[in-house]
Amino acid sequence: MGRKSRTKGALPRAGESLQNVWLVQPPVGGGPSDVSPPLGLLILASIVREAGFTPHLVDLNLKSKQGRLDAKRSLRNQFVQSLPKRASEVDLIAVTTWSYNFDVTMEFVEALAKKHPQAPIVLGGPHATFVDEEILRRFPSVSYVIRDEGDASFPALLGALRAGAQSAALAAIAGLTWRREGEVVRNPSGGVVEDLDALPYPAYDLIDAEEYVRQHPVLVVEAGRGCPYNCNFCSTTNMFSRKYRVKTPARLVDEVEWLIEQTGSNRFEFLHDNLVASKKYIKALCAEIRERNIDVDWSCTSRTDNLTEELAQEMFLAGCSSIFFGVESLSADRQAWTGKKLKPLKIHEAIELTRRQHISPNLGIILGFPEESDEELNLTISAAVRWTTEPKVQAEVSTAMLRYYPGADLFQEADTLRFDPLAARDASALQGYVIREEWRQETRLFPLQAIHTGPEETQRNIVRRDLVRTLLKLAPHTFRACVDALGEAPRELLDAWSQDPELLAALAARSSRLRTTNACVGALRGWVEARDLPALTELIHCEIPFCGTAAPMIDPGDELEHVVLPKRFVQDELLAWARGGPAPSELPPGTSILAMRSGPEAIVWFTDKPQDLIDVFQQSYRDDRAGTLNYVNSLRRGMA
Ligand code: B12
Ligand code: SF4
Repeated sequence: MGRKSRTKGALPRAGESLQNVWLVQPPVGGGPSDVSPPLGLLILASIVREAGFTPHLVDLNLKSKQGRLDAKRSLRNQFVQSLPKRASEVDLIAVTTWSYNFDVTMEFVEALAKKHPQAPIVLGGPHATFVDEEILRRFPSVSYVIRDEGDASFPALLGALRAGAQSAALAAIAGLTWRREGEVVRNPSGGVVEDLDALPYPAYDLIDAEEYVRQHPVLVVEAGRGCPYNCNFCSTTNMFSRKYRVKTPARLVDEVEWLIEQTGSNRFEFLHDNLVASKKYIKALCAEIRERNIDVDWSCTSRTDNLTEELAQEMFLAGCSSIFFGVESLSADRQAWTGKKLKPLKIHEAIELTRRQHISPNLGIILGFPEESDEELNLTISAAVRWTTEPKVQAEVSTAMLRYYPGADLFQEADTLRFDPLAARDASALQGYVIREEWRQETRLFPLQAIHTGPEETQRNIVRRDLVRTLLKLAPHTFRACVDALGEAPRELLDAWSQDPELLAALAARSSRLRTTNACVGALRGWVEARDLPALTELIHCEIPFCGTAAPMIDPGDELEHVVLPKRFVQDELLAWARGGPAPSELPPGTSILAMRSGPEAIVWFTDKPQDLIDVFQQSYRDDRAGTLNYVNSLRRGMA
């Protein structure tokens, strides 16, 4: 087929030569570790290979996390160069879509549609599934949308295209949205994959697993799909249905063993939005892992009201090292509003029992609920600060803003979304990328570049989110001292820190994550210095050794550094004070603080022989870099 531009009704048709199928994962934003093998595409790759096609995978997310995608240079060129130049090698382009990055995704699609007009472009995934008709009406560059799970419909589409794209064949494909004589047609949805055991293993041979492990040391394996609950901010139940489906333990563990063999890595996230919803299944899975006696370290997701102590114990014994709980809010009213309906008391219990069973609790909270009162916000933030610092919990807390995703019940209010430059930059999957002018008002298509709150509220929520996210990671004990020892209300603290001019400038520029991080730390430091409290100053220096003397952060990396500072207080007493206990007493002279850093992390000891400790660590670092870094990071959390 010759080169010509796409217009409505003049779509590329691959025909019987259709062979090379390019599966593309666009960048998803977030931090350097927000990357994992794109599992949905790897499963589709295996399926299309079995159907007689040749799959290829392009992971632009990995590329961007490796710093090999730069929004300041021509994105169009970089996207085009990620696929072969020759038309004969590109027969079809299949792109996964998320809402966050749909603007960057469409930049890719528009660039490739121009470069390879002969190749149909197919979109699927959790964004296109719910705005399929809008996409086809707005973008002639997109040929087809496959809604819901693509495991059966995608190979069916490829088969139909190879056979000449007859209307009757296309009309028979469940979940396909397409154009018939220029009109957008939405075929009825098909069912979900009932027997997940029947899915092939993901095509890990198409990726370099080591590169992923280097970037983030945990690989993913799909345990199942579908969640029986239906929270109003989550699209999972509309995408994968409310039917809890899992691979049988034998099939899942076979796949895990196969992956260990293929990749050499034994750290996995068992992907399922709510794996612990079935206790019976978890017990059977743990029994299978223990029976086979395999050395595997895994994590999964649970609701706090699904986990029991007995179950957590079994999970620990079977190698479970961390569980993610979407806690969202500590207010019973917000829980009711979201439809999640977790009971605050149970949340505390589940988190504590998880740690008691030697499993790390990983928690998610949401900021920016409509009509959330100050007390409700204070409850959630105080709890997050305590969970992060309390020795019997030591949780990792991640903080997100409430957003309206297509497919979530909240999206029924999509007409309240308005384009907002700050929200758009906040969602941007590539630093420095700005959504095209002509797409800004298309708020259903680009809902994460818009928002339901007015500009002031949006700015306030973003700054609060940045502060909570950064300070829980870098200075949680200092944060806690402000709340407990000094008795300040979290909301008032956040609002006071939010006034910091450098933080506002960083928000306006949104130039780099590092600058925002530094500005958040700077805002806390300014506040601490104004208090002129020696114990508080000491605490912030324990957590961020360079605070106030040099740029408080270095780029995330793996360098191990040290700094020796004069010290004043006994660490245990200092931390007890942070939690609202009596004021700390001073140490005898001559003792030093030794702070070790690995990337942005820092840990601190009190010692009168700092050089000895430095020597031990330098040696350990030379012998086992990764082990030492892990150890340093775990010690930092265990400062208490
Ligand atoms: C792993 C994961 C991640 C990983 C990265 C994954 C990667 N590819 O590198 C990380 C940790 C980086 C991540 C981050 C985030 N994630 Co996430 N993540 C997931 C998760 C748990 C699993 C994805 C997966 O592999 N699923 C299993 C496979 C089998 O499903 P699938 O990929 O959807 O593919 C199937 C179908 O969608 C379809 N399909 C998919 N693509 C295509 C393409 C074509 C052409 C076709 C035909 C079919 C098709 O067929 C596949 C097989 O059936 C999903 C939840 C989920 N259950 O899917 C959320 C999910 C994708 N994440 C989500 C979100 C919101 C986020 C964050 C924004 C969270 C946050 N608040 O910070 C961040 C984004 C980064 C940032 N901060 O900006 C949302 C996206 C919603 C949306 N509409 O965009 C999801 C759906 C969770 C949810 N229900 O809310 N995430
Ligand atoms: S938030 Fe969790 S529990 Fe609620 S519907 Fe989504 S996956 Fe299920």
